[in-house]
Amino acid sequence: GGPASLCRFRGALVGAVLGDCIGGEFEGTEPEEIPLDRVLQYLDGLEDETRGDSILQYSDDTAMTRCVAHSLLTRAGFDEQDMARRFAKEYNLAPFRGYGAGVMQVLKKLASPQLSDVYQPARAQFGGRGSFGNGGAMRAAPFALAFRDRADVRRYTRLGAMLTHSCSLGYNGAILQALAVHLSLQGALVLPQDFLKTLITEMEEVEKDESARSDARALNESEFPFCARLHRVKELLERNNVSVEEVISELGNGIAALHSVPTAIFCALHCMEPREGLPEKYGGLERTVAFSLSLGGDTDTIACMAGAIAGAHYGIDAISQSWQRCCEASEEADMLAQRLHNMYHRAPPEG
Ligand code: R7I
Ligand code: MG
Ligand code: MG
Repeated sequence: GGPASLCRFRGALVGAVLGDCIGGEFEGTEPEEIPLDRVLQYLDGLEDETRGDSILQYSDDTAMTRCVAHSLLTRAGFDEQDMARRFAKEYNLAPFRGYGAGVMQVLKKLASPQLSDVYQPARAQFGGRGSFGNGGAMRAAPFALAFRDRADVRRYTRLGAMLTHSCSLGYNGAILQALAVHLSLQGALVLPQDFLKTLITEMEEVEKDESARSDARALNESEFPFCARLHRVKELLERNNVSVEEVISELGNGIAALHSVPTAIFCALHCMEPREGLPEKYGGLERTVAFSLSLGGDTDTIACMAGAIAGAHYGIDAISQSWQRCCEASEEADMLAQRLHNMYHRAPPEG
């Protein structure tokens, strides 16, 4: 499909759910424990018609993404009170979805009817600096599907992430992920180096901010931490052979946004071409999910974010029916994507 076509929107949200559900199997494992053939064997098993009706359950990544999408649609835009209420209600209904250890405190406080400032509980996290986890980034895709204007994507993704992640290394990771999906919907992945150049230019603007500078200093990160990582993505892409170990040591596979969002972007770009060790029958989206899982670590979230970026590029038709069938809520994600597509095309054009 062309830029911002319906099949790209559907691919983005369904790709994200798939990454979360399929990646959940390997979350928290060391990469040595999951050699590529074990990943491929697991993925093969999903094609098996005799595997019965067992459904792979989604985790907090999808639970919160659904809240974001429903809120943006119901309120016809960003409404922090509504979104906060939905996060709290979802957590209360299904607290077992594998939420980060810190964020659960925020979600409990957001449930209080006395709360007047919905950003306050997030600010109280981790000694007052706020969380740098990837929980804002893992749910960022719907912002790119709801808003057409890039400045709106940046602004509302930031506010949406700040409901739980008030550290700039948390919410700027969310902005980066939303911008990657935003550009991929336009077809920008076909020129990977230009795609990265645009992301770096955007993030230079975002990370100029004084709170970004002081958070980076306080956490002993280099200046412009996300830009620095994007430069590493660029260098890794230029190499012919990149090992799992190199990806992990250069970009990370962890629960911090800084150690996972650039990694997810790399996974999507690296897998645009056939790769050694990955089956020839695989399309780009399948390669992206398989490669993301082989990194170990925060596999559900890295595959979810890479799945959204790749799904926005290849579109829904590239996603295997059997993979879709075995993931909880993939049909709902598809429906939400269609409604967000309508919202996007009603929004004022980029400018
Ligand atoms: O970011 P968050 O929502 O977690 C998302 C992750 C994804 O992988 C999901 O799939 C799920 O498994 O969890 O939750 P937070 O609790 O805000 O952050 C996650 C973790 O990052 C925390 O439990 C801490 O271990 C760590 N962390 C920090 N540690 C020290 N100082 C985040 N921020 C800090 C910090 O400022
Ligand atoms: Mg999860
Ligand atoms: Mg995770």
